[in-house]
Amino acid sequence: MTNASDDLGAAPAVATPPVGDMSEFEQDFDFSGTAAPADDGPTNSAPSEDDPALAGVPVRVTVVIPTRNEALNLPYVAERMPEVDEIVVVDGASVDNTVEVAQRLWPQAVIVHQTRNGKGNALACGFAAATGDIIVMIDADGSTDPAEIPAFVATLVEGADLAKGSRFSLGGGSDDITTLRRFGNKGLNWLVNRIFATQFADLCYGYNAFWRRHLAVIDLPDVDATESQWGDGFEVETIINVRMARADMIIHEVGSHESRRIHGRSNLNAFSDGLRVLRTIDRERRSRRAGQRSMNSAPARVAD
Ligand SMILES: Nc1nc2c(ncn2[C@@H]2O[C@H](COP(=O)(O)OP(=O)(O)OP(=O)(O)O)[C@@H](O)[C@H]2O)c(=O)[nH]1
Ligand SMILES: [Mg+2]
Repeated sequence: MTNASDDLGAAPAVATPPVGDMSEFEQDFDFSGTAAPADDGPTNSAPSEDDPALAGVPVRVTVVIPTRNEALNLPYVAERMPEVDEIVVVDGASVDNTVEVAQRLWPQAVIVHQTRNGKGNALACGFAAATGDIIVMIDADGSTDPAEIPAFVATLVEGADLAKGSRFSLGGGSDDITTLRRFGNKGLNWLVNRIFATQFADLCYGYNAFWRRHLAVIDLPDVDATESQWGDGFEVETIINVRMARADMIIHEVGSHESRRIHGRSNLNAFSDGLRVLRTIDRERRSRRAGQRSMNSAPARVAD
């Protein structure tokens, strides 16, 4: 588990105007005829070009970057970042000058100080601050390549609800994964695919993108809660993947290459965080069962 400072406070986000525009993406993907989804709660359909309320609304992309002592790595991330509408940096009490470096690299970025500890809480805080139609979550350690963002966005625009990065799909790879983690990931992957009838190739990878309107389905813990919550840690990716699958969302895996962290130390512990993922799978399985039971026992409605 990560160990951000105990007293992060609930510092408000420093809101700044959006970063750049989407002209580059519009050219790459011809967004001109693509309607953005309305922010009207969960749905499992791709945005419809026929919806007159949405016609002509450009798709805005927010990149959410959790950071914990990543000052030395952020310049690499910025160098490879395509033009996007908004960057949200969520800091976890970094003791280096991560926040200053982020502000220098992206003067218009939204800087958020997370409310509790852990990467999951950081992402929840970043998602709450995001305003784009599409949210891309990416790491700050140089292991995930921002130049791949257009492939994730294109996958969503073409109809997916969740574009899931995968090191083990076509075009993917890893310079970073250890034998232990590879086997752990494989086992957890197998379990999830068996329980939830999914076909994930890479369950535990931090590079993903989804439509912001699906945040209600993902339902991460309340950012204002004061006690630590299940979902605050590295289990967050498993929660996102399993909840999207349970809601019958369209999930496409996008081949992604994971490099080695450039500077600094990993915050992840293969054993304790692996165990948290295992417990997460069990919790999601139980809550699915409870949901099915309550549906079965609901009294039948009789028409008047
Ligand atoms: N804000 C915040 N960011 C975090 C926290 N823990 C990790 N991060 C960030 O989340 C991203 C992934 O964390 P890493 O420590 O690289 O973990 P990992 O990529 O799963 O593991 P490695 O493959 O070993 O690097 C990085 O950008 C970290 O800075 C946290 O508690 N708070
Ligand atoms: Mg990393």
